[in-house]
Amino acid sequence: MDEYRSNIELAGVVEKILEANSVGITTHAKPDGDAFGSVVALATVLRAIGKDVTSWFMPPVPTNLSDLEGHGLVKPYNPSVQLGQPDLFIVADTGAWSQISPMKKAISDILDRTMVIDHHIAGDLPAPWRYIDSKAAACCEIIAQLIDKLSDAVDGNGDYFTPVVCEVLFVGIASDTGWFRFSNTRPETHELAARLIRLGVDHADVYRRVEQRARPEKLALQTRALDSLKLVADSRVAVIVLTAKDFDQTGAMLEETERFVDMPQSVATVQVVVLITETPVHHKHAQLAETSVEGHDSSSGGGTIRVSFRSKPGPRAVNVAELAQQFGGGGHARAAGAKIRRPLDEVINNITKAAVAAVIANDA
Ligand SMILES: [Mn+2]
Repeated sequence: MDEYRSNIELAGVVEKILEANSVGITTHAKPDGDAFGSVVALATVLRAIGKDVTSWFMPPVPTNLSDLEGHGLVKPYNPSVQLGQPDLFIVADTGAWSQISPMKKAISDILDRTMVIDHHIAGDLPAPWRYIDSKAAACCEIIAQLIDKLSDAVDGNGDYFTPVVCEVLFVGIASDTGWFRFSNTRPETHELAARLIRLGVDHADVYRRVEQRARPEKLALQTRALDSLKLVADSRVAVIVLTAKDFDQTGAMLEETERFVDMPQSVATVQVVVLITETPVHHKHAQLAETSVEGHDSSSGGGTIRVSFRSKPGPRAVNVAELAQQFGGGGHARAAGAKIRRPLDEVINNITKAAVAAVIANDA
């Protein structure tokens, strides 16, 4: 495909939105905080400026997000739903078919009026309009800019940063930056956070409601993850393995492995972390479609091994997107993933070798 970049300015996005009477909005399947915030904020504001808005989430929506105010505004999507004939259809926080596969057929039918608003570095959705800002830490950063521009274009004094809009935008930028720790965090991210806090977002309370909700089963699985940890290549590569048995015996769920891959990064020498997860048998159903901060499709059925890669920033940072590509995956330079249908032992062996080779290659 051609390069994944903007073919329209933000002013053009505003223009297209103002021209439309009816607007459909969605994001990648299994929305994360940024996807959630982008859709809820945009849908709320477009409604406030008088558009006929229908928005959809491709389930599952994690409960820490679905409990937030604003979720009720967005409909759950299933393949029997008709998207209708909106004047404009916006796909936010992804531009990849693989991330919207449950809706692929429906979007194909209205592709001629589809617009992508995204901050990822790759995508293949051939929408006629694309606004891509890969420097934005979160799609919610772009949405906030868009709201300002819309506000200027409409009347300049509409109060579109309502409490709900502020909260979901904050959740979006906080979750895509690991609460402002990841290397994608930029001054603009903090400036937006400051603005949202001034407008009333209670960041500590949001953190508690969004992040501090673990079940004891998760801690049990975390114990096993750390137990499995191996440090190789002079402790520069960390490998964690979770088996289907680990899930069965702890009662934890696949989605409860979120952020496990970040744990070994606390070790000074660690440059690359690999989390290899054997899909638990009882989880097949909820695995219908899934995406993550890694920006790739990690949907899987039984027998699939999920691999998540992380790389620490620095002068010898490894590009884990390239590493993931060796295994048919993809993602960002610092966070990527792949799904592999091979026996677990073989996957562990091959992935470990490739990660070690990538670290060593960067020494040269
Ligand atoms: Mn995002």
